[in-house]
Amino acid sequence: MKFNTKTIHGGQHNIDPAYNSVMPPIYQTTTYKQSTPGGHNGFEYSRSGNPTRDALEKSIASIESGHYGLAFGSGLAAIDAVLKLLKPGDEVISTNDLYGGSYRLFTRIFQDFGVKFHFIGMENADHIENFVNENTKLVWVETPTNPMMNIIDIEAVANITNKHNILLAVDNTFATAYLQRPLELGADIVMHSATKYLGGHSDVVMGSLVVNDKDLSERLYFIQNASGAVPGPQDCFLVLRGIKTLHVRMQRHCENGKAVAYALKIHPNVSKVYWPGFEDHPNHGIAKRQMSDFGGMVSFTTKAGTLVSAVKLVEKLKVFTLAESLGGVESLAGHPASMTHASIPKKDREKIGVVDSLIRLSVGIEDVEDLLADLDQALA
Ligand code: P1T
Repeated sequence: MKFNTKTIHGGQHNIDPAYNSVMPPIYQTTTYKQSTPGGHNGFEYSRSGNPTRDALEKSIASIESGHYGLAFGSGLAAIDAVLKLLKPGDEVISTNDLYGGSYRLFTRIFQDFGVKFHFIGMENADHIENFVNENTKLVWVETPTNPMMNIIDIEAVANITNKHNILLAVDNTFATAYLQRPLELGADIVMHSATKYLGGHSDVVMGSLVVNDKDLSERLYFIQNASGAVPGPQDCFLVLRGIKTLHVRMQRHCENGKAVAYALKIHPNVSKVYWPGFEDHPNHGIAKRQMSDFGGMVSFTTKAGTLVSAVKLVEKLKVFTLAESLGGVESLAGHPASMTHASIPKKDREKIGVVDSLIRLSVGIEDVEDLLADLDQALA
């Protein structure tokens, strides 16, 4: 099955043996009748499993070219489950530019449980080798990174993690399986904030993991059930519906993202635009190789270069909405330093480019002329 067909049909067989409904029913139930203790049809309690969630998990696994999918109550709950594979004394090597909430989970929760983190630039994958020792158990990669749009060579990182028998997890939230499939490039775990492009309509908070290895899937399933951060069936239905249009939405996100990136690049009031589709983006070659297009996320700094100029600009936008999050059909603008990345200490975030004048756009699927006009009037 090819990708666009998978978004609609992947993993979706025998979803309603009772009435043959085309969409899976929303099984709004906590529990399932047993004929005798242990005598059930595959589901016994909805934390452990629910048919609507099962349909979604199979869909997500299918589009990511993986065998096993797991859904969680949020993207962070999915990351939390991966980190729970570790023990005190274990070490993690992570990209230094990543979602502020992931950084907060690593440094404010798991560090206190004795897990050690190294936050490093991975644009040159070989750099990772300098931090590997016998305690290294996980490499955590975000690509494109949030919000600086750096690109990490997943295949090159996978060659290193395979050599040292370290798990490689890739947060695929910005790209989605439409643009890149980390498992095909050698990653062990692909993670999503399904809140974003997979759901696609800014109406659900959810996370997911997909893996190929059976033993790893069983360990993660154990954590999913034992810790219990599972999504409800209604939300699973909504994300499953979202995935069915992922490919057409992503196409438009990419087209509009490109138009916005090029318009900003020549605007006199903009100093720098971060978008991996530019030929002069430092990792453009890798992006071209591992992604099928460049996505709808664009970050930029104002020429004025001040906090005041950035704040004024985002306040003036009318079609773009000033809000946290990304990946919905509507265009959003964010100010990472005070919003999504406020939990990263100022000196650390400025080192990686998250300065006070940085603005991040999630370019939606509206008519692009309206988006360009909106940016123009705000920049003026
Ligand atoms: O919000 P949640 O569903 O828990 O997902 C967390 C998360 C994980 N990974 C990446 C790359 C993310 O961007 C996010 C959430 N990000 C935002 C809310 C944001 O505006 O960047």
